[in-house]
Amino acid sequence: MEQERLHPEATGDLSNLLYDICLAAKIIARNVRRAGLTDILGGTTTVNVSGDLQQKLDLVANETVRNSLQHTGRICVMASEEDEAPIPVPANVPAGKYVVLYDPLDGSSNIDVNVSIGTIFSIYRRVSPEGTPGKLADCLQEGLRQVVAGYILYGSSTMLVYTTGNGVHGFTLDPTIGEFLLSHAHIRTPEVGKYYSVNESNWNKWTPATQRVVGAFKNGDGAMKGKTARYIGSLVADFHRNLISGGVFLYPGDRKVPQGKLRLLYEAAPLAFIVEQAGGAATDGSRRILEIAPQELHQHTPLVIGSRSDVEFATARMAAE
Ligand code: AHM
Ligand code: MG
Repeated sequence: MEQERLHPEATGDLSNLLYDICLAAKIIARNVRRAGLTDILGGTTTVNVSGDLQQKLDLVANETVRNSLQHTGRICVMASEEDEAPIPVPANVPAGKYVVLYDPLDGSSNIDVNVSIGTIFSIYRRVSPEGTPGKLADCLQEGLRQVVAGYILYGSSTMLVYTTGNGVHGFTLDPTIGEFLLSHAHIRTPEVGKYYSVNESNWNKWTPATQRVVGAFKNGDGAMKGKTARYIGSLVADFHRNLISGGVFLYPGDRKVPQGKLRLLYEAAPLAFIVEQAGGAATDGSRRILEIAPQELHQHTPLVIGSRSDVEFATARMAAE
């Protein structure tokens, strides 16, 4: 509402789109909270386009987001990490002016073991003519063109964190009234982090440059003190901890998979918009994540994200290679 007041010409579509996403988040949170009690735990036998085994709750979350958005008339097309192609709006629904990209349930290997997971979303204005069906080109925009990016963390509490380009704000779900309440206004991330977060079991697959960067975070290097390791294996949870407490998260490419595991449009770009708005930085080792022009919907990218001085350190060391 505060953002809307700054733009008297606004139609309210964007605020309503955020409400639609909040509704999906509450439904997913309800399912996550009851996951051990209902028959929705465990894997399916299907794999998504990146080859990951899909979890039942992945599919439930995917449908929940889609169903919450597709009939609203506010969007022209969507894309999900779990669906191969862009998702059109139903034929009987007018095409709106926004595009939503989302990872419905990130960190899904952690669902069955009661560890924090999250939903990530990203909103763009369409580039195709209004009134026509949305297209792939509407989804393939560089991160700098995002109008909103956010995530919902299903942790010890459920939190929504988002930016519209005017700082980062966090809201905590009060389950007794079913509403997200502003709990973390104007989040700023520390300039230097105390944590480094990376799956170090991949060490032997990394390039020497990546090994040196991670080694420096672990052991210290010149003026930079060594950091403590924290790695959950749920991007939203790892990112959120580092955002609040300061830290750097890395998912580098390796010799076999140079583009790494994470996806540019559903994971890297939205978190990059958030971290920059909180004073941090995000690169793929050489390029600012927000300036990468996507070529494909499910494009992967290496990711170094978090406290500004740590990300700059990693980028400089990788460039020196
Ligand atoms: P997902 O979208 O299939 O859940 O995969 C992404 C997850 C991230 O949450 C996390 O950062 C990463 O995969 C962990 O990967 P790894 O198990 O290789 O460390
Ligand atoms: Mg994911």
